[in-house]
Amino acid sequence: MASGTALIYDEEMTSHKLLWKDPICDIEVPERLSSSYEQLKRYHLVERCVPVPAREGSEEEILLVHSSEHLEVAKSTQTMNEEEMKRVSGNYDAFFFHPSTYHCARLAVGAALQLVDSVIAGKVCNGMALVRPPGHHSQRNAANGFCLFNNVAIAAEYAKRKYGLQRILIVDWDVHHGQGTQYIFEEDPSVLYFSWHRYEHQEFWPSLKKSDYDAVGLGRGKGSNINLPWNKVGMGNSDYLAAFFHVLLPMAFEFDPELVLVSSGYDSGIGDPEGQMNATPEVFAHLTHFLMQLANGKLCVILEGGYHLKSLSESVCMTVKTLLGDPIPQITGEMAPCLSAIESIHNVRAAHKPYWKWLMYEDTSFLQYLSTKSHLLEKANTNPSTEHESKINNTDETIKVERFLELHMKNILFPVPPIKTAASVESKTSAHLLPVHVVKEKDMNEVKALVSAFYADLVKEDETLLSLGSMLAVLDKILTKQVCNGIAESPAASVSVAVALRHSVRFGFQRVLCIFVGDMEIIPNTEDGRILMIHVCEKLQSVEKTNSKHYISLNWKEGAEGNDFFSAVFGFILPVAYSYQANLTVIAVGPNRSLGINGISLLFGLLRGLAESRILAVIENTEINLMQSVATALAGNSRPDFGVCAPPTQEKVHTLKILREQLQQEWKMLRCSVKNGISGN
Ligand code: Q9C
Ligand code: ZN
Repeated sequence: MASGTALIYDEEMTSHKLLWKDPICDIEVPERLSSSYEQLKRYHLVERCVPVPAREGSEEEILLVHSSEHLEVAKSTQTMNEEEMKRVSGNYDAFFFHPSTYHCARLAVGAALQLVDSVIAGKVCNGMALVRPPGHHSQRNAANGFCLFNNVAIAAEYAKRKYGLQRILIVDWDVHHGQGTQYIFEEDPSVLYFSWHRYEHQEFWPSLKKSDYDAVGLGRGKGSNINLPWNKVGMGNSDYLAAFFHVLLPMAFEFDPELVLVSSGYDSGIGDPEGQMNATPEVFAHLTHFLMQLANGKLCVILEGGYHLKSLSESVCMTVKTLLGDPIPQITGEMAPCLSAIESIHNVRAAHKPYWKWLMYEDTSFLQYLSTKSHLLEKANTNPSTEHESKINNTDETIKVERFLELHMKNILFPVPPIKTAASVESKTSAHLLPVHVVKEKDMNEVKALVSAFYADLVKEDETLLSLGSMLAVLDKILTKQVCNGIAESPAASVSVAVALRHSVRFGFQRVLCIFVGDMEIIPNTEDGRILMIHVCEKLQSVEKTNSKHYISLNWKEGAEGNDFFSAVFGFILPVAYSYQANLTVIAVGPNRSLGINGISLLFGLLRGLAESRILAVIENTEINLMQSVATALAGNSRPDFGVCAPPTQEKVHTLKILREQLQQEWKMLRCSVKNGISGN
């Protein structure tokens, strides 16, 4: 299993610059690259990455995607004078040539290919390439939107040819539609292209009908082009997360890519003059973390746009930090997608229903826009934490966001315990897999005193007491931030969990999320809202059901044909979990678990995105194999195997639908359709 993160940066690519006045192109400046790299150095991230040199992409490589005419025009600009360059630039929509442009664009292509080579050869697990000029608007025969050669498209084609890859996912989170990439792959079912973009009902550049949700691909490629248009500005963290949960991630898991490429534009971040969106840098940590769960972690992130230098560089740092496996910062602000975002999400699901098995039983029909059509420059939900107010002028806005981010990043860059796992288990199970701090059992009397306060009658047996002692020792290490996560083995998971939850709340944690898989002897009291329990079990428990809205029972038995649990994780568990904003996650596995090891590993992998990656695992002591794969998942330096994904049955889709309808008023990230319970938004 490969480990390590590649970083590609070459100062040469800062030599491409605008030589004349052009108000459209003047935001694509060399400082975009240099200031991002400086910020990476300041956070000591550069020294933690594997440096990989850029190289020039060859003519043959450029011709994988582009016409020879296009290549020749680009080549010919190297020796032109300013007058001639200006004239050639004018042939394209939003592009400028500099004598070094051709060289830089070849370096940008080569950087993307070097990254693909490093990841596929297993030199590193993932990586990022900081490149200019960007690529995703560039088409077979044309430069466009600051892009000369389509770096990411060439990288995908190269990976197909050189390594015989059959399924590549391209995620384009730049705020513009990568129409160039769409055109190149729209008939190709082996490349799944996802793009969200500012659209405003076709008012926003490049103003194409083909950027709308109903452009799903052509011919054999039908279903492999996913467009999610944003029809309002001001989209924020929760809109982006909702798009991942309800559109991209389930498709990506069904597609099962062998490699993931990101067209990584940060003009979708707060403060960007082009995007005018509201998402804060830490959302990119979450997006990156989700994509790291695919393709065995083989993830290549390649820079596209991003024009607010501070927002851009902080977002780049969040991405690289996450690639390195650091804990994920918590998302701040209200967790609810806005009506306009939900409409777009709903519509793209409807458009793709014929092509995706997981959508087969979802009931979707196209929506007429409920959110007002007089939308221009009207804001979507405004994230209160971002203090984002209406524009006064560009400079004021830019400086304001700079100040906001200066403070904001200090608040979220918590002192990080590097990922360390405390364990109450002996070396025979998992200690050899990860740096384990074997914890001494707590003094028995101390434990007894602690436990007698709440569950005295349940813990008479010595074995249980002993295991509670070591569980609490592990938990204390997490609560006091000495380690990031921990594993406790227990002869009675539900007792351990009940004690762990109470203890965490008494320690001062405001919101603790617990996912309990299997039979639960005792259901902890969740009435004060400080604990949210999601109980995954085969059938409804015989235990008297609480009517607390913080106890949710999810009946789910993993299918025999493969891992169908992903649809429940994206369609239900993650949305609820992100809505709740827990500061600690407890994942427990009791007797008669209805999920296989793959499903449980998926849960661990994905829930690392929450609660600053603080997770306590409580596992029945008979589960040696499970313990090992959980230990691997928690270590964060290698990806657990989730097995083959299978689509959910009609019955299961129905189960999720009922739960969503019941709960989306309370847990707003569940909303992906405008039909139900939306009026109060
Ligand atoms: N009226 C990237 O972010 N704007 N390119 C043109 C014409 C061009 C953005 C406006 C924006 C290009 C890679
Ligand atoms: Zn862009």
